[in-house]
Amino acid sequence: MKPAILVTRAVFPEILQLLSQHFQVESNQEDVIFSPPELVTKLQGKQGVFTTASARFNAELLQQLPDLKMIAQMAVGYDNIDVAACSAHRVMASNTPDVLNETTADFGWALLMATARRITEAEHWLRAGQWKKWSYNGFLGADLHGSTLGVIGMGRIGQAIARRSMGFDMKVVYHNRSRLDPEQEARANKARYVSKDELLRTADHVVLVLPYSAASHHTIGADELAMMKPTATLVNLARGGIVDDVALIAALRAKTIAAAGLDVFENEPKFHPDFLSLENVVLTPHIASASEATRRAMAGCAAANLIAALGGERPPNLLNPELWPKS
Ligand code: 8YV
Repeated sequence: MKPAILVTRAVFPEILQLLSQHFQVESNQEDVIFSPPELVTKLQGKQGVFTTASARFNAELLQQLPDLKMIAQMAVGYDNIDVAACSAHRVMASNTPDVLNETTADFGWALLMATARRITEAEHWLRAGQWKKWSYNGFLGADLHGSTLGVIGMGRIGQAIARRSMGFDMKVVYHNRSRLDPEQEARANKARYVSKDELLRTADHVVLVLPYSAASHHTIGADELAMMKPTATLVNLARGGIVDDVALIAALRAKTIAAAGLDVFENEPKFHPDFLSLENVVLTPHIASASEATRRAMAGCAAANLIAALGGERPPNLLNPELWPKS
């Protein structure tokens, strides 16, 4: 008999088709968001789950799921999964690294440029019928070319963002848990490793691409925002919670930094309503990886991990390698 799995959210129909060749699939094309108790009920008797970052897998949930063997997540970030608890319950977990690096880096630049050059603010003004005449100081923004880019979190996506800055003749400074090797630094537009404080003080544009964890919670709060230049922009592509949104709203309102571009928020899809009253912030609904090709690649990657794991093979993107080989 085929193993039973749950697909927690709506997904490309061809992925469901592929999964159906290997598993008895309970899908959710209506895209209902399951509460934790609903998820526990749905996962009874299921050996696998294909999930997105919107479901939380913690110890409390896992101990109610004796049949579960594999959590295949369709995202690179996996702060919604307690990997240590998974290992304790002998549940494998996987994510979808690499397939989204370039698409996410492209979007980082789109958000950075829209923020620095005030594109959405200007468009709202135009759409509101306010464009009556040209003015010398209309929507003056900050230059990208020749400026200093600061990347916090210099993983694969951070490096892809830094590489793109070569075309803008920018300098790159970065901060990361560990320093890259010299070859990686050279490829990332000769990125220079600096302390977080130096980065915040010297960068004209700060981009956040670090994973969320208890240690990275509020990496950017009131103190960090106060170190930034008043002309600087801040872009968060990583996860809500890395920035203290209340502190950011205060800084944007007081113009102690010039502008922010945010693709992620604390408590998303709810977000702090005060962002809506600010003109110097560009807001997007967590779409950095949302190109047609990349979302398909992410779904394919998550499916491949699930098929491998429940077929007795090592999943290519196993997050808890201590569970392999199986005892
Ligand atoms: C996903 C992301 O779209 O991969 C990630 O970590 O943040 C996005 O690419 C989102 O998390 C869906 O699961």
